[in-house]
Amino acid sequence: EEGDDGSGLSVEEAKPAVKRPPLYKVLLVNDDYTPMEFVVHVLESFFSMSPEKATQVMLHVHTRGVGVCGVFTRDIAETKVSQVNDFSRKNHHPLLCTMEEA
Ligand code: TYC
Repeated sequence: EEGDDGSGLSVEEAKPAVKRPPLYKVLLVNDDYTPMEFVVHVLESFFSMSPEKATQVMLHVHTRGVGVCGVFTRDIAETKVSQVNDFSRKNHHPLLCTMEEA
């Protein structure tokens, strides 16, 4: 680029090839059957929340219908969704975990 001698002191700088990846919200959906203590356990074990934070998020989902568990890159979000839904089904609960672009 004109005016850039590699010293880093030019006026017109080359744009570095750095880009933030798209982020995805992982969501829990309310239902009438999954026990509250099971939802709290999911939030503690899959999303590393304290018991107090997990209870707060569970109650938000219970009263508002949906809530955010965390924000992740696409691969991590997809893995969280699969792990939570597999764990819920294995324990015979209908709890639904989904994701959407943040
Ligand atoms: N509504 C459930 C109950 O009353 C609790 C619950 C909370 C279920 C959050 C799902 O994502 C959920 N037992």
